Amino acid sequence: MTTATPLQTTRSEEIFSAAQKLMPGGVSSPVRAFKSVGGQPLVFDRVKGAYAWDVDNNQYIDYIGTWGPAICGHAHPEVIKAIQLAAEKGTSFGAPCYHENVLAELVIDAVPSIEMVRFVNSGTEACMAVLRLMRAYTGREKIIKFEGCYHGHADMFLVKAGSGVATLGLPDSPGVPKSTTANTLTAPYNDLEAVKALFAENPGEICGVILEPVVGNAGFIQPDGGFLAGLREITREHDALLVFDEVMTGFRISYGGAQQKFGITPDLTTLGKIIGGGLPVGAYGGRREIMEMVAPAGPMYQAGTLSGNPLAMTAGIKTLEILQRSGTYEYLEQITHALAEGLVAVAHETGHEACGGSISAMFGFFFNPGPVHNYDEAKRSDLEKFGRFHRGMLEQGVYLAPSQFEAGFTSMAHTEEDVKRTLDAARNVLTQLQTSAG
Ligand code: KE4
Repeated sequence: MTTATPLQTTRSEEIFSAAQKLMPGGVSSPVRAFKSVGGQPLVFDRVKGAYAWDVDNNQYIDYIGTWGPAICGHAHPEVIKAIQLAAEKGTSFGAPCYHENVLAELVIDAVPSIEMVRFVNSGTEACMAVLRLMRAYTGREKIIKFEGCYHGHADMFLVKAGSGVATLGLPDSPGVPKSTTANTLTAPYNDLEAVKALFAENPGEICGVILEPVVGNAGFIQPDGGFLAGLREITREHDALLVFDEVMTGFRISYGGAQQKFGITPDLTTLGKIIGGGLPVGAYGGRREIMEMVAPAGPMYQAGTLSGNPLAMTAGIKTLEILQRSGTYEYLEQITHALAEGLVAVAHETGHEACGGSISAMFGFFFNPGPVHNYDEAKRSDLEKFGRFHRGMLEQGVYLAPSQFEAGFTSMAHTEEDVKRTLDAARNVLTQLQTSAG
């Protein structure tokens, strides 16, 4: 067992200290602030492949991958080259461009539910727009979401939300009018009976159900067998829409997303992250008859200055082209399974309660005897231990999501050697945690 030398993070501390005077919490997104794991966040200088370097030149094996987009590996040379060439023709047109057609065709060809698609600039925007479309198409206002699922920071979704909301332990957010969330109904994930009850209690009022088909924002939680099919049946029975928020799972769980992996086709889908190849892109799409309600084809309004800009479209196109290459998802499945199973095994070997798993290039683990089927069970994990584990892994050169309520992400750039180094680091840290616990 090698004890790591404490990280030298002088420059990170200087920059972050100044950042806290300039930006709330010193960050542009709350989960980056390391609030739930303690210690100072690291300020990144550069990323490449499976690795990140902070401004003190410490190198890390990166299992966040900018929260999902970097599935081909950070700064993939073909993506960078494509962006460079596109940039010479301008960064944004504010007019139609051919790249939108190309990325739209790639998305439509890949995702079973999508016959027509609209590009926006983030997953939040995609989820906001898809909710408006659900309501416009059905004429109903109530929506069902699941505890611990996160669909971006729009008001109507900030009810028992996951990700940073869960990480910071926020009951819900101030500034969200009760009138806005009055129409947001919630149920425990994997609980079909609870969903049936909500439909029975709100006959004819529910426009649809939105969920993460594999949860990544309450930690990694997989759908129980029959859950997704059950939701498909219940929504059909009540003439309500089924919406898969695949911002995180899209092109990660498989090239066609969780809906292709599990063989359940929703009515609408949201996307983000990977389809932008690291530049800001979101999208929503689905059945043509529904999508043709979106302005200017139809009356439902949604717009965006930078939507469909040629640079972001180019990064997305090249990323999806790379993902289409043979062997991609077999490799991602194999490397991620080895990592997730290894982490749980090492935790057990060193005397810690833990459970976890993976699907394709998405994984997670809990300091929890498990199994974890929903957010309430996830919250029973040892959050304090997770924080100490996270810090210890940083000192061993491994960069994990700074929250028990996040998933981890691998890429085509992660190697078996990276996984071995990660498991060795975990063994060192978990042994130390056990020793220090006495
Ligand atoms: P963005 O607005 O952050 O692009 O997407 C919102 C969103 C919507 N739906 C799902 C399933 C998501 O996972 C997300 C965003 N994911 C978080 C990570 N858990 C983004 C990281 C952050 O908030 O900084």
